[in-house]
Amino acid sequence: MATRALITGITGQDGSYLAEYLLNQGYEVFGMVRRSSSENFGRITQIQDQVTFIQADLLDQASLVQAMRESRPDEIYNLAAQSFVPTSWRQPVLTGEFTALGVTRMLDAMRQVAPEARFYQASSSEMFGKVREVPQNELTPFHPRSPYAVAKTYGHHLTVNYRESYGLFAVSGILFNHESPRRGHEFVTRKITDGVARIKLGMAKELRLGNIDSQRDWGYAGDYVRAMHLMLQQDEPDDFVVATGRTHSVRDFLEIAFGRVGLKFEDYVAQDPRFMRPAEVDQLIGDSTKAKTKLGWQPTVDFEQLVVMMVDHDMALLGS
Ligand code: NDP
Ligand code: GDR
Repeated sequence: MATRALITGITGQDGSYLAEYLLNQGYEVFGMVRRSSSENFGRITQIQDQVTFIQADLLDQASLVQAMRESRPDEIYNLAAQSFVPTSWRQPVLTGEFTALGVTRMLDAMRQVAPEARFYQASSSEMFGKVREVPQNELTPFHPRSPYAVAKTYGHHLTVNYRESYGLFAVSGILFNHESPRRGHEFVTRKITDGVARIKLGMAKELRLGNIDSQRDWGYAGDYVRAMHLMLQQDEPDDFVVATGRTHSVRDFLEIAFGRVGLKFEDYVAQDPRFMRPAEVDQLIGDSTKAKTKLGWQPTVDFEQLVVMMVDHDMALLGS
């Protein structure tokens, strides 16, 4: 019988790649979706017919219990969240409800309905925030710098706590930034590659950004969902950092992205205070030695390949 996976956040960037990956591995995939007045399946149209959708919401405990009853999952991937850092200052309470308490609701539903299942929590490098050491590994203390990061830190600790309290197979993947042509348009990488394509194609004249000196350890989402799956195949539940081990500034990203279409970013990029954050995370760089040695995980796409992949995608998308 096929292994059954329940994915929350299946309509998001990571959910779409993970669903494709698990279907290719022969899984039966159940996707949790929340009700909306217009369908939001843009990233999963290609696999829509192979997934069983269940309507539920992280805010509604009864719906989560019912989703687990219906899917009877062997593996649960909790990817749903309010995931955009700036929105977390505008909607701190809602972010806490989705991104922090949503984890409690999921874990408690699992404890009641599917205690034998394996649970993956989407933790984040944002928990390291104002970093205490460089590079960051599984033992680095947290110093979150946004309501989003604080909420993720709660979800992280709760996952560990449910593992220790109830013996659940519950793990956290501390994933550093990962991007793709399916990245939401408000995140800086996609905003840049979409902007580059618009400028090159004569549809825009400039690109307005916030702090272009911040540095991130950027990888490819398609690589990172493999690590999520591997974490649930281990004998013992454990937490892992997943990162490339290299850091680049937003400025580096701009240089390669504009360079790809023969332009210089200095001629088009303007700084706009609207995109500056009340508290910034200046530099992140992850040490994923543990994932490499214990999971046998390696990234396959480097920074330059990632930027080029995203620019070429947006040029084709907007140019067609
Ligand atoms: P996205 O923002 O692309 O996707 C978020 C998903 O969560 C969407 O499917 C969204 O559904 C769903 N969702 C939001 N609120 C609710 C709710 N109340 N009930 C049910 N579903 C909800 O995120 P990513 O795919 O980029 O990230 C996946 C997870 O990994 C997130 O938890 C994120 O915080 C975390 N993460 C991401 C990293 C990255 O670099 N991408 C790095 C580290 C962690 P809808 O389509 O209806 O809006
Ligand atoms: P991040 O991603 O906050 O790291 O969270 P984002 O792409 O939003 O920002 C990265 C860096 O770029 C700077 N920046 C801008 N960011 C945005 N969005 N828009 C701009 O115009 C802009 N100009 C400069 C930011 O200040 C920041 O330093 C992502 C999300 O996917 C989280 O859910 C996830 O947990 C972390 O990555 C790891």
